[in-house]
Amino acid sequence: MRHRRPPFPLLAALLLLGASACVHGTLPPPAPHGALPTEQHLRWHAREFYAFVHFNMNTFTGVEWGHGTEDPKRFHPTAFDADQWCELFAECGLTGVILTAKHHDGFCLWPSAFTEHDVQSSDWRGGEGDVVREVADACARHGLFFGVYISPWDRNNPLYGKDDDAYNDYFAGQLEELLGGYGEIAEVWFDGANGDRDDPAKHQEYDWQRFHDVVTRLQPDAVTCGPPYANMPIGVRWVGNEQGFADATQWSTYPMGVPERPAELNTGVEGADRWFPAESDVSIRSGWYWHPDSDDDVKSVEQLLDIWYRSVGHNTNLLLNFAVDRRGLVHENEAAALRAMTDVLKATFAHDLAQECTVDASHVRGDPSNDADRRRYGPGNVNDGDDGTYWSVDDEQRAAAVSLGFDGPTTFDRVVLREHVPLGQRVRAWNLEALVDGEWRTVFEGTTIGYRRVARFDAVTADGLRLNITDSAACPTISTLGVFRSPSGSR
Ligand code: FUL
Repeated sequence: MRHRRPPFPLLAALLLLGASACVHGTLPPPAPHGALPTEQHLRWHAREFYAFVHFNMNTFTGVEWGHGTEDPKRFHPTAFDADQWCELFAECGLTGVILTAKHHDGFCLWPSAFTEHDVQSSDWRGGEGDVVREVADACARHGLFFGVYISPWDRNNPLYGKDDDAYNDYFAGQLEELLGGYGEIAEVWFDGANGDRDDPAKHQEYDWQRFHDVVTRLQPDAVTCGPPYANMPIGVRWVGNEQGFADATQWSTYPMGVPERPAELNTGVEGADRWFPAESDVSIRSGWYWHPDSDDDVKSVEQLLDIWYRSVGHNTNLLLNFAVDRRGLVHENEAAALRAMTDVLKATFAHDLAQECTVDASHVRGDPSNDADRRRYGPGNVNDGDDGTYWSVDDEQRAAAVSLGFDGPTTFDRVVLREHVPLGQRVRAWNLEALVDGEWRTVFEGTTIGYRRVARFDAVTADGLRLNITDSAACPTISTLGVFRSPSGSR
């Protein structure tokens, strides 16, 4: 039998909606708090851990900062293979590659119409080669995002510091070549370094607004990494050191238009007027570039894991550098260290013990006895494997607790927390308690959470785990409480 349609389907639907809102109405979501991430930022946060590749003229001259006077013919990789890099990175779970397309010496890894200080003037691939193209294509083949590092400081170009406008034209032109010719570029890394900063004869005024406009016109989904005074609203910030460590108190907000202050870069600034989260960069070996004597200087698994926990685990992304060698390959020692590190991470985070737990909360936003409120804001959202849902409480509530119950004594030593950052970063203080032999014992104390906070502590065997939020700038919104156990012996 066919059902008869109601005569005015739209009206009927509206009436029904109105009725259910009265009977089952839920409180609206918490109002956004403070500066918020853009869509570009949210995609960037999810990239978590990716590769930096320093490979350029310095690889062949053996220095960290070239002078721009190098003969282009010195660039001569003997076995260049971007698939070797990308296959390794993809296998290890890295999400992308940011390549030094132009470093301070001004040598361009792509054939640039604006200079002869580039790959065209080398003998590599008979002067027909394009490293940027080969890496971009390899990234696409291996499902990795592609980003470019481009140094505004250029020691080769004679206009630099002599004619501000003409150099800015030159730089904007090169940026257009890179961002317009190689498909999607997810991140543009503007290095703020300038060894000639104190030399008035070499002072260049950059046109940051113009560079920003080139990025948003040609790559509207990209983020930029650059100094805070560049004022780019789609920006992420350098973490203030080159060791890959971010402070455990980690705000993703930071004021516009201020100078670069390393201490604040390392922590962010609570309540500041823009979303400007930190990216932690560090090299897997002693230098950024390959040097003949540094193959044994590769970081240990313990060091690399510590860096991961103090960067990714502290609400920043990790940009781990590989010093591709004169062959044009990731060196065997770097590859082995990366594999060893990521094997431990994969083993640690393969299984979220929270997903089999019962869950309860001290408070729930709205009316906890109302099914709709419980579904929308209830504690079940912290262990449902969906980062889009969250547990929250009433607006005036600044402290609250959510607890997990295990099916029996369970051993764990890592906890992953996430706030629902599309509504802003809020939490200022929290702790974790484990239920051991019927007693709650504190196992960890923290400050901020943000997009992702990973707590590591000595293994504990417990029947339950409780997250106490003890201070928050606005009612907390927690999307994830994950519980994990690392392979024995790893820190
Ligand atoms: C710095 C540069 O001077 C280094 O050579 C390297 O590229 C590093 C990532 O950024 O500012």
